[in-house]
Amino acid sequence: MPEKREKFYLTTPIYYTNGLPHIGHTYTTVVADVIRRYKRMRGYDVVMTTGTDEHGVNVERAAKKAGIPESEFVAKMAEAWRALWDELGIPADEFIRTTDLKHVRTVQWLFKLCRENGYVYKGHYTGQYCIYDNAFVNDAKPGDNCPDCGRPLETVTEENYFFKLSSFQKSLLDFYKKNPDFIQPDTRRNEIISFVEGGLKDLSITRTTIRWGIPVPGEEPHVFYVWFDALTAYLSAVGGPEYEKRGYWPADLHLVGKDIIRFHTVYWPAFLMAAMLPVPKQVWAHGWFLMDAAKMSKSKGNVVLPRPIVNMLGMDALRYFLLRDVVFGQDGNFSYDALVTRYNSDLANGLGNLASRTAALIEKNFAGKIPKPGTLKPQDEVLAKEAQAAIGEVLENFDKLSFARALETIWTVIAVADKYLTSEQPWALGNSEAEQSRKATVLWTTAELLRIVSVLSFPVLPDSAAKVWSLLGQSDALGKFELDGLRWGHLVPGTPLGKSQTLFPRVDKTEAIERIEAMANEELNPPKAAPAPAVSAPATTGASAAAAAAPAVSDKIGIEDFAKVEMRVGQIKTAERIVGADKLLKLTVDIGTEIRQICAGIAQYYEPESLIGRKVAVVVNLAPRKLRGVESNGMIVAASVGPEGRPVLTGFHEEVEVGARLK
Ligand code: ME8
Repeated sequence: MPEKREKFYLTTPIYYTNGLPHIGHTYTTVVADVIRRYKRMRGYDVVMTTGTDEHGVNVERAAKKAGIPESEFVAKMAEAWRALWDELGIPADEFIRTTDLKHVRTVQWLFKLCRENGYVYKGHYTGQYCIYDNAFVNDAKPGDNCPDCGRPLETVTEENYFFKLSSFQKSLLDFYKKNPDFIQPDTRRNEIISFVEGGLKDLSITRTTIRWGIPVPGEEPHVFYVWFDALTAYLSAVGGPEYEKRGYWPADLHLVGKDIIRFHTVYWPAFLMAAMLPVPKQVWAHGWFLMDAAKMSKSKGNVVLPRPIVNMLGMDALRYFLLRDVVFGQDGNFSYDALVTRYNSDLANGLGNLASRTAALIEKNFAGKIPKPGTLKPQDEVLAKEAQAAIGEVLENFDKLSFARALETIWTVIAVADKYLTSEQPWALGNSEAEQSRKATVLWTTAELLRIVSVLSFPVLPDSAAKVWSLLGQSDALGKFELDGLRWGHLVPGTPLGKSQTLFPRVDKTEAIERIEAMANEELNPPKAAPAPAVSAPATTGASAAAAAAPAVSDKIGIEDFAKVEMRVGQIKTAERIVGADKLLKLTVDIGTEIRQICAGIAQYYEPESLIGRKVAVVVNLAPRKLRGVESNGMIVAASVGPEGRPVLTGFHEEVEVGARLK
């Protein structure tokens, strides 16, 4: 236990406000929350910051599209982000917005320090600029696409203030050498070192082509480059110029995705060094969650949203999956199948089952009170040893941010306890004194193991671990438990069990996936004839909250809105069922100019064979999306009939040409 509550400051990235969180953002924020809970249980005084990155040309454009001022647009989006983190139970201790006045002042102050120390000069810059990533792309030629996001670059010439990044090559390399843990994991560290060894060019840190940004005092129309602005948010959140008063700076840990590691490990420490401010202790760049081997993006139609998963399986299940299935630092593929499989095997059949079995046996045999163990047999001692050893191993892995390993260790212990119960068979023992005593020993041992498991799994499964904890009759707040004091053997006999609660009800995989996907579709394509959401092209997430954040629109739409929907006569060429999806048919449809694959939720009402040759109305300009892993490129129009919403396909009573447009 650190003396006098040592401080620990960690951050997630400050996310862009032109989209809403998908599973990738949720991942970083969940990891931050796990570390926060863990560090608190190790006695630290922890502050975790997240927030919203609200300036730049993307926001300018998105607000224009939504027809509202930028300030209103970002206020709504920031609120939507904050609300979602609250809803998911992962609110920040400090939520910083880059439009907050305290942040604006901090950015201006940092610039002043860099300038006073001789690291800022005025110059001109012409380059290829990616408006989506807010970055000039060095070495790109006009007409090139952005190497990161693949979208077209724009040629931009500006009068800029430059930051003398080139002066920091040596200081940075020395710093990396002296602080080998600064960049994690090691592969990323090597990557950055060779990048810096390759030479650093000065960096333009102001813009005159953008209006929506923090003004450079006395130098209007210069506004700050978004990365100079956004990175500084970490410092603004904990006091800005008065950071010493609060005592959380330098940050102990910046958690980021690998996409933004260079900004955090090259630019950010250089800005701070130039201003003679302390540099953060560590930047940890995790990998990406991929969907079908590609980074998620709304335009590709492959984003995974957190809310539908949480509604179906609970937040703990999502947290567990995110941390258990992928080695922290590496890329991982997201699949609903893997998610639900893990849920059923590890949570419902694993922890949930062990807890409910143990509680039910104690209830039945010991009137709901933790029994007093009798003489121990070797197998009881083996179990105790395993649990005790697991404590050290799990803490060590949490310290290294090896979450998957930590969880693996906890679940190995759960499996050992399961086996132990099965072989000891306390339910088969009779009522003689010896058998009662044996029963008591076995059940105390299992309950004690559950107590240890609930403490160790709390950072990852805060709700469920707390349920197990109170089931075992423990009344103190589990989040305040001091991990350094966790030892085998402290479960007090005689403690009455708490109320039994279902932890993880088993789910039918196919049904669960269908429900999650249906909720996600609804969130991504809200049913109202409304908001071509306020979110612009690079948005990478679900739009329902974005829609909520959009300005109120009239229920009536103009003809130009209707004209946006391109509907054509299509002819169904093939139709087949999709394995594992009761409601969906996979169709190929001739739309005149091409044959499209389209999934339709009509399998319960139409036999596939009956559809071949049928002419239907098709929305052909809908963004492609995946349904049960099958790409659907368009939508078949159907009436929704009766309370159950039975689909009835549109038809034509006269001869129509395939491909004819519906107007
Ligand atoms: O880059 N897998 O914001 P952003 C894992 N505003 N993590 C992912 C992910 C995925 N598929 N997609 C996103 C910005 N992330 C800047 C940051 S910080 C001073 C400014 C996570 O909204 C990951 O943490 O694009 C990534 O670095 C971050 O979201 C990017 O968020």
